[in-house]
Amino acid sequence: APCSELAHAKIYFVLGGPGSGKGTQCDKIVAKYGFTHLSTGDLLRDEVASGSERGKQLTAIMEKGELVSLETVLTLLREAMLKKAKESKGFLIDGYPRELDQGKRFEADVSHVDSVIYFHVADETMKKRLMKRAETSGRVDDNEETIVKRLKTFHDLTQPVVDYYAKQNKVIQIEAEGTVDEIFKKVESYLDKK
Ligand code: B4P
Repeated sequence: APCSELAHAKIYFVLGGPGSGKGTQCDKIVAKYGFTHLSTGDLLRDEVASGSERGKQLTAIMEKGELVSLETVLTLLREAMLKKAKESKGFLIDGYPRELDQGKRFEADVSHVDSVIYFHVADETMKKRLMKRAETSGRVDDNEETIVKRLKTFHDLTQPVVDYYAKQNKVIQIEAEGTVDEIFKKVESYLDKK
């Protein structure tokens, strides 16, 4: 059943392809509006950095550009949300749900979702941004071969999630070509109305 501690929280999912700029925009949203930002990619990389046995298996999956198992991600996310439940003004859940089942399980076992902020960007742009980040990030998944696979995973599995929530009128689609500040202006014009 959903967690009663989260029943009154504002909850936003933040979606977009790899390199759509969702992590970047979340940082700016937090700076202005003070939400709690939880990136499932960051939670997974923290788990890897901890050196645990589970972490080693995660690296192998992320290197292939595939999705980590639903149970693993959901458990990490639920724990992180419950830790912040008392103090949070609202949650930005970045990079989740990556497949339809993740969304359904979240709503059944964690909490409701108010809206989905979706950053829409052309594949070419995403690829360019990630290749640029690859020069300095040291991330196991920032290389051309994995980037192509991550884009495919996004189109095959995550795009249907966006369509699912769009049918419920919960999606705010932000056209996310252009500079970080141009994109953030669009985000602000939506969040200021809320
Ligand atoms: P993530 O960590 O979510 O990685 P990402 O999709 O690349 O997004 P990120 O937030 O890092 O990048 P952003 O677009 O902001 O996932 C990594 C992996 O973890 C997945 O492949 C999967 O294996 C696993 N995983 C994560 N969540 C999961 C889940 N729920 N279920 C299962 N598995 C999961 O930015 C990219 C770059 O673009 C940055 O360098 C930024 O500086 C740059 N940039 C941003 N905006 C820009 C702009 N306007 N112009 C130019 N550059 C810009």
